[in-house]
Amino acid sequence: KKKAAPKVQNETARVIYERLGDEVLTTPARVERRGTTPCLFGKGGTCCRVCNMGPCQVVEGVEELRGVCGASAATVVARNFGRMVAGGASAHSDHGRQVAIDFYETVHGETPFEVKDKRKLRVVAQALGVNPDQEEQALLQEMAEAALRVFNQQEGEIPLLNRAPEKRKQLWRELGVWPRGVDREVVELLHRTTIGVDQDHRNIFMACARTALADGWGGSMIATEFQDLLFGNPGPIKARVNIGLSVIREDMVNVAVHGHEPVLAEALAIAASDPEIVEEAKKVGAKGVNLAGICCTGNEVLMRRGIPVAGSFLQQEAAIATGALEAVVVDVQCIMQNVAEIARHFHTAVITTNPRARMEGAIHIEFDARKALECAKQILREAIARFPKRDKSRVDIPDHSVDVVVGFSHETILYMLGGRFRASYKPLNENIINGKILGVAAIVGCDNFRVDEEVHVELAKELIANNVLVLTTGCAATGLGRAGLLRPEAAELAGDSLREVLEAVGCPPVLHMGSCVDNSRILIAATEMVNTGGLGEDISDLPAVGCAPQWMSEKAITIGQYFVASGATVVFGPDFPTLKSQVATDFLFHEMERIFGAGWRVARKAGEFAAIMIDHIQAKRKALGIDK
Ligand code: NFS
Repeated sequence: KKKAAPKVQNETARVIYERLGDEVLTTPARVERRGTTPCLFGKGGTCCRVCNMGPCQVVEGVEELRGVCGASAATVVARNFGRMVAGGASAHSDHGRQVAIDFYETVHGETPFEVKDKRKLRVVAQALGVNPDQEEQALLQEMAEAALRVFNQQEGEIPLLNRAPEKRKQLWRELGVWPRGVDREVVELLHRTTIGVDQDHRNIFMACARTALADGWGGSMIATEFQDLLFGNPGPIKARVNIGLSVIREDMVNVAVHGHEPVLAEALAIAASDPEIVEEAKKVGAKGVNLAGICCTGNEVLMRRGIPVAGSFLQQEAAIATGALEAVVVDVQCIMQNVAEIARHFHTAVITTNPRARMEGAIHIEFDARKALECAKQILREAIARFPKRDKSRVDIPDHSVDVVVGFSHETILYMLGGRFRASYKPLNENIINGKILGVAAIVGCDNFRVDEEVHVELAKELIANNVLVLTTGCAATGLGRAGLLRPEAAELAGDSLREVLEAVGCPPVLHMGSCVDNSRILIAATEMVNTGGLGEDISDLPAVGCAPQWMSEKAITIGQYFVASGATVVFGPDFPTLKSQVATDFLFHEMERIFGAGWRVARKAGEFAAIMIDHIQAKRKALGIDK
């Protein structure tokens, strides 16, 4: 007899889990078994595990409950926060480095890829401090070397931060937080947070700002820009998100691409339409090979190719439990260990492809960009071989997929809002100044079974109803897509004046800007708004705010810290990892505000998020003298 499925707000996952019953332990079932509160001690940030005299439980204000070494709660919290920032920065940046390597190999003729986006070449060259006026091949090679230097440079300044507004650059220099090189900042932050090194929470948090800036304006920005160069700059494109019959096909070999680095998915997309592979799929009774994305790889191929996204982070198990996936192909990041467990109950192969991420129960087919198509074909053949083993009686694909319009890179916004002949942010700024658009809000980050899923959707609806234009990335974007908010028709939910602006250009009220590394696009868009004029001199003057209501990964903390250090206030979801030290939390929430002109906030319910964000936007409008 089957037990009731665990409570899941995500309707699609719920339907699938219900069928699965207690056949296999799923993530929401694990959450339910553990209770809704995470480890009470660890969650406030005061559990110190950096040496073997502990682990120590530290309680703020209780002398006997300092660490054995005397560490205070503020120090321990700052150290743990710093280690999250270093972890998150390392993930985005190791991804960025791989893209830089792929680019290097490509421009040296070693991969089957080519540089697709020539329009952007010069812009990126300039941002890297490379002279754009030179013969193309020499330019490409110099850019590849400059991109790699962003990671291994030991002294000086990461050049990409020069793209920021003048005032911000001055501030970073005065504060000494301009990062030198990504690897150096990550290593130094890990060093400073080990036993007996940096004990001043302020000093640690400033180092966190420097490391986070190395991610946002360094590693992540390299990932975004060089992926655009290699695979194309996203433009508006129609597609579908969520599990459904047009996303996971009953008559095709279904391959889910899950993880983060799009080079693998790009190769699979090319191989899937190779006549040889199509023929092989037909031989086993399928019409061909169908790709569907999960997590940020999904966002990457959605933005550039219109390949549908089957699911965000919290739907990865559900996609497999449809019983119709022949393979889940993974590379790095956000792949739950439970994926292999769920797959074991079906005919689905889990295929790992990256030497940095192996999984028990998976088949390993190493992906090498230099042999991209051979590797991709080998992977697809493994999937094709599974098709005859699909048990049709166990296939259940709830038809929940929804239309979306995506592809709002910073350049797209420029052209959509500014028009092809005078591509600029001027119309956006003007509409903010005249009050038609109240301000801009970014809803980014993960989804998380411990937080009410509706928070993203309710918040977005509330913001657009108040004439706030919403930008989105990552798994939050997939959730907003599921709710239908990435369709131009959703403009009808916007306040009258925002609606008028959106309908004139045919834009959805929520603009999907890409994966999590693509938060770097938001930094560029914000800078462009400052440079366009009329909205102050720095990012911290803009009527703009960010949030990550369902954050779960360390990467989200790094993103929050680089937004704040760049002048954009952020509101994060509950269980913030510093809350057990008032002293440390005050630094992030208030002192950073004085230093960087932006700070952290926390909220739980959609209404709380909306109130904080709209108040913030209104306060900025008032300071600019454009409130009415
Ligand atoms: Ni971002 Fe993307 Fe999703 Fe969160 Fe994970 S996939 S890099 S970390 S869960 S948004």
